[in-house]
Amino acid sequence: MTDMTLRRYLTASEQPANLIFLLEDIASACRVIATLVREGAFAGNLGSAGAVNVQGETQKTLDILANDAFERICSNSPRLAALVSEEVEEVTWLKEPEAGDYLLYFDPLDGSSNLDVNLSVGSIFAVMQVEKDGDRNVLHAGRRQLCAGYALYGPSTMLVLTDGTEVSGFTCQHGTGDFLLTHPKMQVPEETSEFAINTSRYRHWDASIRRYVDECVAGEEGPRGRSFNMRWTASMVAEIHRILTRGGVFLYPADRENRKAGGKLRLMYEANPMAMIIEQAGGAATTGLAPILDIAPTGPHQRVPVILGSKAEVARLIAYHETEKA
Ligand code: AHM
Ligand code: MG
Repeated sequence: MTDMTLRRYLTASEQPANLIFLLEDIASACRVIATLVREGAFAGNLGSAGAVNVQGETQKTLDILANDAFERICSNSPRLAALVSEEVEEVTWLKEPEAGDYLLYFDPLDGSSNLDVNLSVGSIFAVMQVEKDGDRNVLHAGRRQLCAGYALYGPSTMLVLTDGTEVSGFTCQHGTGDFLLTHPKMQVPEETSEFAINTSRYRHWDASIRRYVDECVAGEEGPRGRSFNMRWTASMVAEIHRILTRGGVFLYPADRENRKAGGKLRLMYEANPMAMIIEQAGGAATTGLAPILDIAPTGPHQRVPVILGSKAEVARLIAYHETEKA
């Protein structure tokens, strides 16, 4: 059994103290959210926002409670200048920004439609830095992320983190609440025979996505000459965790129905952090036409097409997109 706690790991990493404080605050928020999720039914928190309980009070959803936990706990970090949350329309400024201050992007509870059916959900986060004193711009490309990670609230609570050198997985120990390093140097296997996509959207897909999925489904008799497996948990965090563990490819493409909105998943706190993690673990992340991490953002809640996972499959999908475009 490992005795490497998150704190020991972070202090050995030579990151600046203020970044370590922030990452520890994020871990604390995730620990609190894990409890909120586990006890949601007892506390009557599984309802939807805006619903009114029998006392006539407005019910809070776990989405909002999880956002409150991030905001409250991470505001302890002295150099945290701003929060960009899926749950909050405007950027929340905590201080006058100075060069080197941190910007935190997060989705406090991703996949929350899984809550009602007691399946895995997660939190996703990334950290960037203020460029110069007084600069209130939070729209930086994902390449500028210093750290990215997610917490997975599954059978066990895990925190998976990259600081741009490696991807490390920590499991929350029941009782002490410590995050202990259980999955060092996580790597995405280059080849895979598993894909994840919401196939109910087949009728909306572009030719490149149809071609890829059709060829996988055709199995031994098709052009790929082998069988593929499919999974869809409707929780991006659980999906990415599976891909980090045993390989695979995840797709939420732009299609005829969602293209106007840009796709489904959000760039700043879903696609970018996951793209950094997957790239650091030896995988690849693209919109189909460009690397996710190179997108110049246009808004804090911008949506983008997402394809990420094992390198060889992502390369094949890029080639199919290029053929379709030609
Ligand atoms: P959310 O941020 O509103 O929870 O939506 C994001 C989630 C992802 O976790 C998941 O990959 C996807 O939406 C599921 O979409 P679908 O409902 O099409 O299955
Ligand atoms: Mg989300």
